[in-house]
Amino acid sequence: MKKLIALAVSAVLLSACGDRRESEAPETADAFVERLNREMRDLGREVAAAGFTYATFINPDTEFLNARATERYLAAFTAAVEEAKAYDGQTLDPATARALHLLRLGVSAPAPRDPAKRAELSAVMSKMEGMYGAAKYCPSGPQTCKTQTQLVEVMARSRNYDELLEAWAGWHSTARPLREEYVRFVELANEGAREMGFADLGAMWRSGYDMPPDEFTQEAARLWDQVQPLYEDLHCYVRGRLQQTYGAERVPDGEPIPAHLLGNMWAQQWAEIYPLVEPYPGALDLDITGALREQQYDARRITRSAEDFYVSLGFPRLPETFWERSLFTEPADRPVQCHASAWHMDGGEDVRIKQCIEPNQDHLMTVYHELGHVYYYLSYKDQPYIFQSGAHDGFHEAIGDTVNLSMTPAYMQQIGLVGAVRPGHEATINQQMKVALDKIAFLPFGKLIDEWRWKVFAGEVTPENYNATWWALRRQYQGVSPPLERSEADFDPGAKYHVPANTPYTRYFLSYILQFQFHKALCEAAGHDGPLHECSIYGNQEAGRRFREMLALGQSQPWQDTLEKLTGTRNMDASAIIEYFAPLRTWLAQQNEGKQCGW
Ligand code: X8Z
Ligand code: ZN
Repeated sequence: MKKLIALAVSAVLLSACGDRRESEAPETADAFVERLNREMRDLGREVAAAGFTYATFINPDTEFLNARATERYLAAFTAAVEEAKAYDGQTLDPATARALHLLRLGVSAPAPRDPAKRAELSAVMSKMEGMYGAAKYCPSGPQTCKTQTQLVEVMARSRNYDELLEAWAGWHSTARPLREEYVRFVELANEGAREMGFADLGAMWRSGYDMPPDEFTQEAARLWDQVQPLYEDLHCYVRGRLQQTYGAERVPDGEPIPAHLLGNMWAQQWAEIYPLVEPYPGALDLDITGALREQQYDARRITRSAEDFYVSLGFPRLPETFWERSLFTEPADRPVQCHASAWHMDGGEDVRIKQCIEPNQDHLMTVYHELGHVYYYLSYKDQPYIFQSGAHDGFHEAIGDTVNLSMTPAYMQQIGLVGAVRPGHEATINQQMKVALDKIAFLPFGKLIDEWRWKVFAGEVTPENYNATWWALRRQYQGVSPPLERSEADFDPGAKYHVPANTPYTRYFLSYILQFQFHKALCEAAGHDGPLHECSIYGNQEAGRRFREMLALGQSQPWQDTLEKLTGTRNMDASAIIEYFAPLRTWLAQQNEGKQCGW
């Protein structure tokens, strides 16, 4: 995950400039950027060290230290942006101009100039992260507490309507206290964004895509229009199958699906209910979770197998420090932030992951996802610090997922996680269904999270309507409904990690489109001929070379140039995901014939 540290700016810079004597020549833009790159890397280390320590040891002291590091960082950031204004209107070297442009976009929440407000913003952000990470649902006293890990497990495995309801309601109740913190956070971060010249924080986020923010809004809407029909087909079929399990009174035709029946706390990825919707029972046995357990895979061995994949593409082995300093499993003795993330600690080789890895298929895929971030970090480590980022944030999210698309049944067989695979139409449809439950089901969720935040930051949605608007969007995009009555005492957006952690989310929506474009381009480079869903780039040197070339560029040029270099097109486009799922699409159309689809 791209943390605040992405573009750290040195506090040293402030005093250095203050001390400059009048007789000295003003610093050139090139020299300013060079100094920024050096000094920001230094301050970035501090923010990363405080952040990683906090995330892996949540307590009041680490919360405080993390807030302090954030505060220092935000102060330096604001000062650097101010200083950079001296170069407005000058003709600059293109790389310098790009660095100065990116500088302004370098945090996910800028602070107001007022130091008291900056301290308050840093404290509230740190507090929300810890509240989310340490949250527990305790139905009747401290002996009965359940962690998110436990509740998520219930959502994935249980098929009992009431048990699912309790786990869902329990977790969502833990977000209530976050509401007032979030209200204050929005006020302060918006103030910071406005002082920097953005309309609001949402407009600042939308400015990070090498195009005007309004154009980006249109782009995202265009992509959603392209994939919406795919989602509606899947939704219709899945609702029909859920009816068979839970009854038509609970899952009626023409209505949204109750949000707790899809195998996932947020109804964002549905692969866990595969057994309920399997098209051809028995046609393809892909019990990866069973194989991991049987073969006694532990967290490190899972991570090794992910590393092996990247190494097969020509990436280097991970540094020893990765293995020494990462957090791979949930400790029993303290709360940690279990939401998986990847960390670039020093702009160099100190890379880590933090994940509470369990031996199951979902976690296996997530480890490969996180290593995508890690190999991006390592690939662009020789870029100037300001360019050490994804071409855009959707690229960063798409690397590991592109690798996930190559984890075909044939690959799983190669690494011994499934037995013989009997190919055929039925096996293909089963496999496509499994992938679609993650990749297609996710699309509307990926789109709506920031739709909600954009409205909140713009002031279109005020605290009196936070929860109602959240559910209106979830109904509109995902076709899901809350399984219990909700009110404005609830704060359901806060039950999703990225809201209290203030991580922008449109990146994932973009990634879920882009990763199919990357997959197609790399498969072509690998000389694959045959359907896209059968391709795996595992072990292919040419695909690896093209992949590594893209990653090494970081954010040094507009993403359109980087995309063109790999795929030959300058646009994000859903044709590759549509092509990938062509067989399933035809099959779904047959299944849905005569049904009342939609909601
Ligand atoms: O947050 C993540 C990654 C870390 S960057 C595990 N993802 C989103 C989520 O879990 O909500 C990956 C898929 C979407
Ligand atoms: Zn990620």
